[in-house]
Amino acid sequence: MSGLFITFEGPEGAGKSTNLQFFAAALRESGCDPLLTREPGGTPIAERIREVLLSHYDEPMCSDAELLLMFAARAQHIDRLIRPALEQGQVVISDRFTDATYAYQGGGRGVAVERIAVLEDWVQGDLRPDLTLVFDVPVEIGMQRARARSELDRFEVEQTAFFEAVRRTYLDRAAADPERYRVIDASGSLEQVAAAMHPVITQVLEHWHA
Ligand code: Z5A
Repeated sequence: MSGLFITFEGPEGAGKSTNLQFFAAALRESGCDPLLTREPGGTPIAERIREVLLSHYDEPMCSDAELLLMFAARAQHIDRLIRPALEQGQVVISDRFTDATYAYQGGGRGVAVERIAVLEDWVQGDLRPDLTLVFDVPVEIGMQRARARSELDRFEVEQTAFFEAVRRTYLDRAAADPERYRVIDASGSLEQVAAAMHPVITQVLEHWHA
């Protein structure tokens, strides 16, 4: 594959979606037009699976069903959107990808990492993000932002301990592979977060123009 696969990650309310738009605008100003997408979702079928995943039910969703639905959506997303775009040499930026599965289903729900890794290899083959930005924010700040924004989905109603585990998983994964991950302090103002992304934007553009 000749494109570049970038993912945006972080606990809820970290500002991924807001900063993804800013990041993409900065790339466009320099002539690089990235394909923006998200998980779960990104294609019509995967977006239907997203609705199933985020809705509230009287019946609790078991963690295996949640995990498999995440990867069902991902399989469709990769097959229909991500792989074809990368093969055409595009820069693809996804708002969440498999790191979110390790963080939420692994860290949050307690699903064994080995089980996630099996699905990752099966569904993705050798596809891994080239670059992952982890927007890090203390749980309380993230929860306040998310709660001020809109109605809470099935994940956002979880308790503080769940989100602490999610945050810790992201930071542990980033520490284990500094080549791929860039941790961005997302606790400051939007201007401060944008400034923290600048070196990464420069790096992506250098790669793009090379
Ligand atoms: N999930 C999973 O469990 N497993 C998986 O494998 C995958 C996903 C792929 C849907 O994700 C859920 O799916 C997600 C994890 C789970 N659930 N949770 N929690 P999503 O990405 O579609 O939705 P989200 O993760 O809930 O979005 P978010 O985290 O709440 O938002 P965000 O993208 O990080 O932040 P935002 O929308 O850009 O900003 C939130 C608000 O804060 C907004 O009003 C901003 O204006 C404000 N904001 C942002 N940054 C700042 C700063 N710096 N200062 C002040 N205010 C700010």
